[in-house]
Amino acid sequence: MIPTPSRALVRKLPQSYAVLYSQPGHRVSLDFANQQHHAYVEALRTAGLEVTMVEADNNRPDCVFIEDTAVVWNGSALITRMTSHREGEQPAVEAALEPTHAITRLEAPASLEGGDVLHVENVTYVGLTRRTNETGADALEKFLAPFGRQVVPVRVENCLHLKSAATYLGDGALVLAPSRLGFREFEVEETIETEPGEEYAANCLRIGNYLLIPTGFPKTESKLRRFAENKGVEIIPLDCSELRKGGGSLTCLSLIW
Ligand code: CIR
Repeated sequence: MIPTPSRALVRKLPQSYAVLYSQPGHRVSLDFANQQHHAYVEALRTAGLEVTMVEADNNRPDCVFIEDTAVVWNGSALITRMTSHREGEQPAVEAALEPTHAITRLEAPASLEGGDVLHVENVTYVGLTRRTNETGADALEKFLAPFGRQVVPVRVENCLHLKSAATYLGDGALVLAPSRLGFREFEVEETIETEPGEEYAANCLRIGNYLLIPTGFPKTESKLRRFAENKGVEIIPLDCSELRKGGGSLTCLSLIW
């Protein structure tokens, strides 16, 4: 079972984020990104979480995507080893987790990013991607073994992380982007598929009785709303446009426990 979370760690956006991801005709507005981030934090609070904010690091443009830096479970935290341009984001996160978590650090040659870690009831699926290798998956298995969790590796080729292709909606349901993932053997009762062109909507975040979903994907949103109505879950739609420009989505913006 996945325990209902009560706390979240998020990280502010540095100015360098907008500089890195702005291109001609594709500008990232830092103000707008901050507004979207603020709305996200408010949604976490609405869902009942106590939110702690880590300061931004202007030398680490992607630091807002805090999910990738650690895996947290039941009072323990595994600090990850990420792709080279993300390395260095971890120490500030580790310091913020340290008061409440027993810290383990992933060791070379293992690599693992939190975006590849998908908890579904008693099973944790781990994406084998350009960011997460088999040694990283083995280390995750060892980290979660004391909690009785089974770890199942999943090969992911068409997107950045496993959770760019599938996330758990709770109540036995998964949302999945078929064009991004060949693997279908998830132990779930129901799979909701994103509609063609709406693959980004495969990244949703369930917290207690709330489901955070990205706006702009109307056909998939209808399916998610049907699911939510059936389960008595409240949908919180969030505009993620500026965070998407940096390759991020809803789950990447927090560590939750
Ligand atoms: C990266 O390349 O690492 C960032 N630009 C995007 C990370 C997104 N993280 C996530 O989906 N968990």
